[in-house]
Formats: sequence, C-alpha cells, structure tokens
Amino acid sequence: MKLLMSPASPFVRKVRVVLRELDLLDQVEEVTVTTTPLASDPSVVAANPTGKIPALVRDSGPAIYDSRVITRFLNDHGDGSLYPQARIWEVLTLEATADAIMEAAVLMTYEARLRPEAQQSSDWVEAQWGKASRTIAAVNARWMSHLHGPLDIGHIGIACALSYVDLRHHARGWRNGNDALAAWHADFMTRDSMAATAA
Ligand SMILES: N[C@@H](CCC(=O)N[C@@H](CS)C(=O)NCC(=O)O)C(=O)O
Repeated sequence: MKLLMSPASPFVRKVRVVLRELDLLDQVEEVTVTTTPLASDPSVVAANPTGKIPALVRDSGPAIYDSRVITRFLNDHGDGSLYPQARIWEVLTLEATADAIMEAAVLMTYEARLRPEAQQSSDWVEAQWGKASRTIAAVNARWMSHLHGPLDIGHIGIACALSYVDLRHHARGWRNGNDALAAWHADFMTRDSMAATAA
C-alpha cells in the first residue's frame, strides 16, 4: 500500500504514528507529495477527488481517505486496540476534538501562506484561533483522566494536533493555562512513534 503524505500535515502525522504504533511500516510505503488547496497534486486527486492528504492507495480495493477512515482501517488491518469498543463513543469524540483543533490551525496557516496579503482577514484568523484555543482548554479541563489511560486514537490525535500548533503557531502559547495538558504532551512526545514523525 502507498500513503500519500506530507510530513508537516497533522492529519498525515496521525496516520504515520498509527503505522508505527501498530508495527505496520513494512506494509505501507510513505510517498511524499506537495499539494495545497490552490494546487492539487494529480496523484492525490486520482486517489481522493477532494485533493486532500492523507490518502491510502491500497493493493486491493479502492483508495481510502480522510485520516479517520485510514486510521480505523489500519487498526482493523493490524488487529490494533486503538478503537476500544467498550468506550468507543468517548474515543471517537476525542478523535473528532483533535481533528477540530487541526482543522482550525491548518486554516490559519493557509490564510497566511496562500491568500494574498490584501485579502487576508485577521478577524477570520482570530476566530479560527478562538476555536482551537477553547478546544485545547476543554481538553485540559475534561479529558486528562482519559489521556492518562490506555493508548487509543484520541491520544494520538491530540498529540499530533498540539504538535502542529507548536510547529506553525508557536507564538500563540497554547500551554498558558493548560498545565496538565502541557505536561501530558511533553511526556507523549517521548514515544518513538512521535519522535520518528516530527516534521
Ligand atoms: N478531514 C481530512 C483533512 C485533511 C486535510 O485538510 N489535509 C490538508 C493537509 S494538512 C490538505 O490536504 N490540504 C490540501 C487541500 O485542502 O487541497 C482528513 O482528516 O484527512
């Protein structure tokens, strides 16, 4: 199988961490592409009509996409325990929460990098940061007990989301007021899977 990817993408990183946590690297080739909303890579479009990464080109069956679909597929494929049935709704909600932080943070990046300066809206960027920062605060307030439990996709998603905020929006200082989450993140970053996938 081939994973169409770019190392800086937090959605991609989630998949790359899952590949390492489940020891599936020998079954998936990671293929680096360059794709943006303004210039889609044709190989990505062939796999995913939206032009977004990650996309997983499988040896049999159609390509699959959206990071949440790929991570769940890999978990089934590798007989993993990242989606435990006993607390599935909690896990899926935390995964969605992580994706929401990523979405807001990626949109902020695109606004600054891809839109001509005269068309950029600081109100819109601040609104996206409002979404990301209040979601990070909610994770710090309500999810720490879950994050200190057994590894699932929610942990991986939150770690990748926060690391992306560090990568592109470090000056926002997400750690301020989120001490418990900051300590958890520092510890999670010591995992081999996170070290191996740093952009
Ligand atoms: N919901 C998607 C979001 C993926 C996404 O937005 N990927 C970005 C890179 S971080 C992308 O491919 N952007 C190119 C585009 O929007 O055309 C997922 O979870 O896979």
